[in-house]
Amino acid sequence: MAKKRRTPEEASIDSSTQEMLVLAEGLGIGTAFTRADDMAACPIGADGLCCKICSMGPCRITKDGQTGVCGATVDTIQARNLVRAISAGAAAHSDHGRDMAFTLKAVANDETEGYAIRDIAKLRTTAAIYDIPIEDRAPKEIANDLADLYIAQFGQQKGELALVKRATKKRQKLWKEKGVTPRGIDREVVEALHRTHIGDDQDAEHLMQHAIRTALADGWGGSMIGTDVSDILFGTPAPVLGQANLGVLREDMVNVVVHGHEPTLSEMIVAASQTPEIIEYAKEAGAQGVQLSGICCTANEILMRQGIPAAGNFLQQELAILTGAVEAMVVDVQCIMQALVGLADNFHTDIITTSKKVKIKGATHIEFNEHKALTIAKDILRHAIDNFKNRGKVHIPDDRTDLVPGFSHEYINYMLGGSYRASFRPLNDAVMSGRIRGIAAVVGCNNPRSQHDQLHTYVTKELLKQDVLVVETGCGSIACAKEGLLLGEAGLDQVGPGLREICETIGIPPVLHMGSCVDNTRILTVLTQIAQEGGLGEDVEEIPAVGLAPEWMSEKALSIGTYCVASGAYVIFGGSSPVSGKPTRVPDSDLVTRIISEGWEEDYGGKLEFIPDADDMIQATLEHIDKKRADLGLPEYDPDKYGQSGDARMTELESLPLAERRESIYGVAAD
Ligand code: NFS
Repeated sequence: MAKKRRTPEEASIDSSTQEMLVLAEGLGIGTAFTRADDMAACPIGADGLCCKICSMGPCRITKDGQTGVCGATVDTIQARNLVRAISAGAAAHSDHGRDMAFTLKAVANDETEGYAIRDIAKLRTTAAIYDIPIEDRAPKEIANDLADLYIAQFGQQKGELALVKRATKKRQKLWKEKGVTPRGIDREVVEALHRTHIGDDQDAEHLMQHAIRTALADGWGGSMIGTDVSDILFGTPAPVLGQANLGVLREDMVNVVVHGHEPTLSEMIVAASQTPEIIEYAKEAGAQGVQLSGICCTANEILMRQGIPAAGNFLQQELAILTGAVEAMVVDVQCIMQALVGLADNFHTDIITTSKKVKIKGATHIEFNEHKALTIAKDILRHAIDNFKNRGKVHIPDDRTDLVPGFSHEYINYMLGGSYRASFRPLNDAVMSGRIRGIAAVVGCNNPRSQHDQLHTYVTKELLKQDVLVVETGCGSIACAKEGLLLGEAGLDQVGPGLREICETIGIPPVLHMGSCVDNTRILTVLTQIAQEGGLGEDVEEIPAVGLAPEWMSEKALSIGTYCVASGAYVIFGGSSPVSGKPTRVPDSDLVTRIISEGWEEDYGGKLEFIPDADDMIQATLEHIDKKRADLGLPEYDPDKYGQSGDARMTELESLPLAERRESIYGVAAD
């Protein structure tokens, strides 16, 4: 019997998504939502109890005490599966970082077309961290040295990754003591694959220790390189005005949707779309011009730098095509559903793959290469424009919301004190006083197994009411953008009184969009700088902060969660745990769960937990924040203490007799 399908309202909280799901149903076209309904997840695999590592199996551990054919225990099998997933995530992020480093090298040597070093200040500050000489040197000379240093991190065999020196001293020492400081990015990923081969590492604790090392090679390696180089080449983000949701597609324009992760191509497409020759070419085809928009993290990259609108997050990639208004969906790497090609066959949309690493059967392949970047970007756009005449019936939901993205750690530092005294001091003070109860990073994917966008937005809204400042990246940030939470106005009417004072004073939204998933390293930097600023402990683990990935689905998310834990953060994932084991079936299968929670907390001060229920997630977050506040000796969070900022407070004070006024201000009675 076919499984029951969810209604559009059950599948997503986003009205434009609901509208497109109704349309899809009418057309008899399936999407990830219906496929998830039709496909029951394998419960054995979901719990990490299936081993497919060699061909003596696959072995499925369903009974207490059972082992694989080789004798591998449930703990070994779960740990191996998790290590492999984390290393695949680390590999994906890091290979993106590698490509960025090679692009920087090529730009430094004048081998590219269309690129420039846009942020010389960031180039200089970044190079200086590694003692690369910067005085009296041309930007390209510095960039060449930085690119060499970054490229070398991938193949480095011994010693420590250069980037770990950006962590707190205490953290660096801890990693060294625990033997988890990454040696080289590729080395850790390869070793993870080696150790999880049949007949290798078979001690769950030892395996998970290497998961930490591999994930650190991502967070304090490949991903951090990706963020640094993107900023240097395309500019460090600062707030801009953008829009999000499917309504950014335009009926009167050629719609090109860029989807994937690397900004190298999408930035060139942005540049090419604004050239007179392309605008003219589009007009000749009968369109007003080219409307560029993004999906997934490519969207975040160009949204936060150029204000290019986001058509949606992960689960909206198919829906963009269903509008019938997309001439080309240009994809590079990661999070691209194979279903796009079959879906596009129902419309005129062309799916264009561009990466050397990614082809999808049935898609048009126009390979990108940075040496002819602008030429290729223009070719892709002409290809899309030529397709405009084939457009049939169009259905674009009238749904788009403004947002202000672009809160890089550099900008957060600047916004708190201006160029005169940029500093994290005001943020630390706000947390210490209790105006801000704590900080939450709500990040990560969509997953059709849960109601689209619901967990992201619900958790975020509830935490804001509790005076928790929220930072976001990835598809979660697009979810909240669509709900209007990334606007200054949300800081006035959707937040607790203390946080409202902060948002009002600085003029920021209560949810700060910090970029793509690779940019989760910006969160590591912010937390490190908060620790270094003083008053909130010496290291990340002491800060009242929590990371959440409520709708996660990718291996990259597991790598991010693990490097955040290794950096000292409490990380909560929604959905189901890939190492849960069901106690009724395999009662002793919670060792890996204990290692990544209690075990890692003891060793690294951070822990990874899987909490499916949204209210439980919120409660765990607030409890953790309050515990960290108490450990630091900070005043207990009091929702009634703040909230009457500025003139209203002054007027009220002036109406009081002097003694009461004094008591109200200083909290002590008059003598
Ligand atoms: Ni992150 Fe970006 Fe989205 Fe998840 Fe995929 S796009 S790198 S993995 S789905 S947040």
